[in-house]
Amino acid sequence: MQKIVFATGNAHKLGEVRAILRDIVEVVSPADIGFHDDVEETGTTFEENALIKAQAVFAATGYPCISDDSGLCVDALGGAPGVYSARYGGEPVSHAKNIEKLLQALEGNEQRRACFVAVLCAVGFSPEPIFVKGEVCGKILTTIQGEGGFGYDPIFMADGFDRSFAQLSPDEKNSVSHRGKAWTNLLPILKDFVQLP
Ligand code: ITT
Repeated sequence: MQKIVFATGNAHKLGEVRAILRDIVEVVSPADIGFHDDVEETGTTFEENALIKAQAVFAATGYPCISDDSGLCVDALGGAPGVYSARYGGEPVSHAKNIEKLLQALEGNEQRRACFVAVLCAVGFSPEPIFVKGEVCGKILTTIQGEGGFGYDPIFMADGFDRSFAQLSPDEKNSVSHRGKAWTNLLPILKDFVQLP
C-alpha cells in the first residue's frame, strides 16, 4: 500500500485520518520519519497555519506531506475560537478547559450555531501547495454529552443528529465531519500525484 505523511502531532487527528484512509493509503506520522519538533503556529488563518505545519515537516524531512489545521467557529462569538481552538482555555492545553470556557462564553445565549472547519495543505506533491477545506455545522450543547472523539466533540451536535460528536461511532463521525469531508475533497486531487486505488 502507498504511504503518505500526515503532518500532525495530534494523536486523535492521526487516528481519525488512519481510519478515513484505511483502505486507500498507509498514514505515516512525523515521528515515524524522525520529525519531533513542535511547530509554532503563527498564522491567523487555517490556511496559513496548515501551510506552516506542512512546510516545516517537508523542509526538515524531504517527504511530501499533508497537514490539517482545524477548529470550531462559533457564530455568537464572531467565529471564535476558530484558529485558536486548541489553546482557547489557556496553557497548558486541555480539552476540558477549552470546553468549560466555551460553555461559559455561551451561557444563557440561545444563539448556539457553530461549524467545525478543517483545512488540509499538501506540500511537496506539486509545485504549489494544495489546499482543500471541509466543514460541518451544527450547534453547541449546554452540557457535555458522550465520551468518544476528542476536543470539543462532547458539546457539538451536527445538523441532522440527535447525538453529540462524542456519542457517534468513529466511522459515523468521519462520514460527516469537517476532516472526513476535507479528505474526500483532497483524494481526487492527490490521485494525480500519488498512486491510489
Ligand atoms: P497539530 O497542529 O499538530 O495538527 P493541534 O491539535 O494543535 O495538532 P490545530 O492547531 O489544528 O491542531 O487545533 C485543532 C483544535 O481544534 C483541536 O485541538 C481541537 O480543540 C479542535 N478540533 C479540531 N477538530 C476537532 C474535532 O474533530 N473534534 C473536536 N475538536 C476538534
